[in-house]
Amino acid sequence: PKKIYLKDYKKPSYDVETVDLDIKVFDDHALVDSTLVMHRQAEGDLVLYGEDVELLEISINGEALSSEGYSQSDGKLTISDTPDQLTLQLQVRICPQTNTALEGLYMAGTGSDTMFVSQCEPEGFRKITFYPDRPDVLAVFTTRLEASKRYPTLLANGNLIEQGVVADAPDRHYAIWHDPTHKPSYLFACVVADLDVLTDYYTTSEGREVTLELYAKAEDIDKCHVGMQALKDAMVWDEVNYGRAYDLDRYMIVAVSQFNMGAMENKGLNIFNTACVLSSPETTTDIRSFNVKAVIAHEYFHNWTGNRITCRDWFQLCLKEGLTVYRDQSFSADHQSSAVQRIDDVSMLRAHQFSEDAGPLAHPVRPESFVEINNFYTTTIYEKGAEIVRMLANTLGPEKFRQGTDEYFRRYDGQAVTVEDFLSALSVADSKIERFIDWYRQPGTPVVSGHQHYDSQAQTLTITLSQQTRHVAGFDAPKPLPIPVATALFAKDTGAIVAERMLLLEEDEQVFTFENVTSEPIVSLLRDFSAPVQLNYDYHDEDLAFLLKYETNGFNRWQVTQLLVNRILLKGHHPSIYLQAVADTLPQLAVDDPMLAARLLDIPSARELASAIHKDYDPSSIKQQREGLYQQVADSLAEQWTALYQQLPIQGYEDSPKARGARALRNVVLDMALTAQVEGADKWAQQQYDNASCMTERFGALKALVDHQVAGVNDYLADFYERFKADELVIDLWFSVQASAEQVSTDDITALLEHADFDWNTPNRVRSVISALTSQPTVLWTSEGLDIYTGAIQRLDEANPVLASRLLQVLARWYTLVEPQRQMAHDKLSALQKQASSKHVLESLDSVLAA
Ligand code: DPP
Ligand code: ZN
Repeated sequence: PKKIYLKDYKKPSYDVETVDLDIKVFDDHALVDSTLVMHRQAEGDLVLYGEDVELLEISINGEALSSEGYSQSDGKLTISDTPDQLTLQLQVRICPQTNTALEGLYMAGTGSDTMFVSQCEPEGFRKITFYPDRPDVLAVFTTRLEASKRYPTLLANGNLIEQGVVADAPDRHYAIWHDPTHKPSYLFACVVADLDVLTDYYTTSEGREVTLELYAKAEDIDKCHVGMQALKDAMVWDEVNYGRAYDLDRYMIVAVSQFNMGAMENKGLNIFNTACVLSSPETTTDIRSFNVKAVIAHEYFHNWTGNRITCRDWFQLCLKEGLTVYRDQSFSADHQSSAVQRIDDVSMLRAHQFSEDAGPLAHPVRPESFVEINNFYTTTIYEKGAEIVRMLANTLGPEKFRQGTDEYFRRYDGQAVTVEDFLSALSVADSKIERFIDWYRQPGTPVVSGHQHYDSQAQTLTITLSQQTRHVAGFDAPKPLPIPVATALFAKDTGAIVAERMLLLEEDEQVFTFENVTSEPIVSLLRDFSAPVQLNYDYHDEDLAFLLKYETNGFNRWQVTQLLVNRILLKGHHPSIYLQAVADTLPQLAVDDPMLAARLLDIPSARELASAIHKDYDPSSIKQQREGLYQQVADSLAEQWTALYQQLPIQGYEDSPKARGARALRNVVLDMALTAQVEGADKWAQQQYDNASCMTERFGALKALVDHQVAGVNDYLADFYERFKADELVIDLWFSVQASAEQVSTDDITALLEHADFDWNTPNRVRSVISALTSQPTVLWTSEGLDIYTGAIQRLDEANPVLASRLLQVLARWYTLVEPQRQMAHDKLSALQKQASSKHVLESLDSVLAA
């Protein structure tokens, strides 16, 4: 497979003014006719891309081309010596019914319960027809859809302009949609289905009346209200915070249960994985429901950051994703405690992105080359990309950041642009922004180290900070980056803040001086996680305990508990200071902010801990140590659990930050009590399951029953299955709670894979077992565990290479394992390499095995 390089970017030789599509869906294939009006804008041949499409007819300006008139190879159709203005007409045949890759136009569902849906980002449109399928070709689309009346729902982007019955086929009907905006083909979408719709209305700040529609199966329509409200909230939020209003008369969201991604921001017609749009208290946990709101907002925000202004090429993917993730994180922070939002975003970054950046798949936020762009929908591009935008926003401050984004929208609306363009618009507000470009170019997580010196004579405190980034093979030697370090000094005697400053570390090493400091303070650094770096400061454990007590920044209070836990687990520190600090803090925090209290008891996942181990990683020793510490926390607070649990009685369901906090803390306390074998805790779990008012309570209880193998657990699992067997998303939970159970064995996993409800064609179901397995590294990294995992990749390699390659990427740090597991993992991956055929999996394997 061929590598593509950013440095080779060339403007397309033609642009497309209008596209007229006519898609006719039949029982075992579809016909796609297209008419493209094109103009030359640069030298070169006319190039179209097509994959798995059968060309039936092609003509230019009404004249059919014979097979000598064009050449076809490597998924490209090339025509030479074409006129500067032309109308190209094509007819192709595709087969959505056998498309298991879930890219292009595919059939979802089985039997009488099927629908047709498209997924075009990044390069799926070329599986619908031959087209200049690249994001810098923007065109106006008109789409006619035709299908049997068994599929009453016919949707495409934009406005509905006509519908009716097909003249010579009375059992078929059609609809014609017109999208007035210029858009790249990756934002095209269409749906042919039988769905119900929930409708609402919104009037924008510019006075536009917008019809909002959420399409889902009839039985799911009552689970669309949360998403609808989130959509309206997001529309208001973008008007208030970025001055961006919606620009079409209709906004549609369609729920589909077979989908590789979370959701897709197609212009005016978002397509969503059911897991990211359906929500009800009885069937959806708070975590998932909150995620539904965040994803709805994320896709809505793309309308400006992604759709109105799009990417020049796929190397610029972070331009839309980093900015949009930053925007959805900010939206979410307005809907819960901002400290908890930051904790959850940083946990995610540390567990997934830091480990990606530490391994053989490390790449810059803006990569310089790729074989398969689907392999780059990574936490580096999304989450580290969002962290860079956050640093830019914080460096500028709210007013200047708004001035900068206003300029970005003003300058580039309707265009396909680059990261440099984004920075250049923001620099209107402050020129130092341009220096952040290296964050986009350089892979690896910087480590910031530091120490302090207090001079009581001069009453000065000096803080010395230095930075270091590992040199990733294949890239230039790392340069120092601009790293904003939010800092506060706390008086040791009163705990009050005596100074606050944003330090900007720009050199390899720098000394920062604070004047008029009357006694040696405790320093709190990287407040609110002001930069995506690892911090290595010479704290005493006592200083950290002090900060847990006095820090006013909720994120940093959590952060010090994580530092303490890391020192205990990875450096052998004694746990007494940590245990005492938690015991002192928990009771009051449980009252003031139960959600933060729940997070305070976090012990980093085995996977996150593993990302800090670069050699001789022994999964069972990490598991033992984690469990040992968890047990110590549970035992040392054993007296508190009963009171805490009783303080949090089950009440009627309410969707507020406080109620969600109480539910989260109750589930943590329940697990702690079971761990400490508190008298009666088994009963609490059973009663919580039986009396649950919502899924967060019921599932929390079920998970506790499963993880602690409480007597009767199988009856509870059976009850859960019976209650919810008609609801796919809940059955996903049923699979995953078993596959990720503390005591799970490979036999259990095999049994789940053989269950009648297991389905390799539904990515959510695959993830509910296969991805869940990665939460138990002691099982994953065994010969049987790896056989199951690599077997799944092999099985999906041809059928759904996007999913197969994502699963594979999780194994990237195999080489850090202790022997003999390291050799065994190597052998299994090498065996997989001999079997694999998709360029997605092969590209990932090449990198992973090069470690
Ligand atoms: N659907 C993915 C997202 O919204 C890709 N654009 O991030
Ligand atoms: Zn996105």
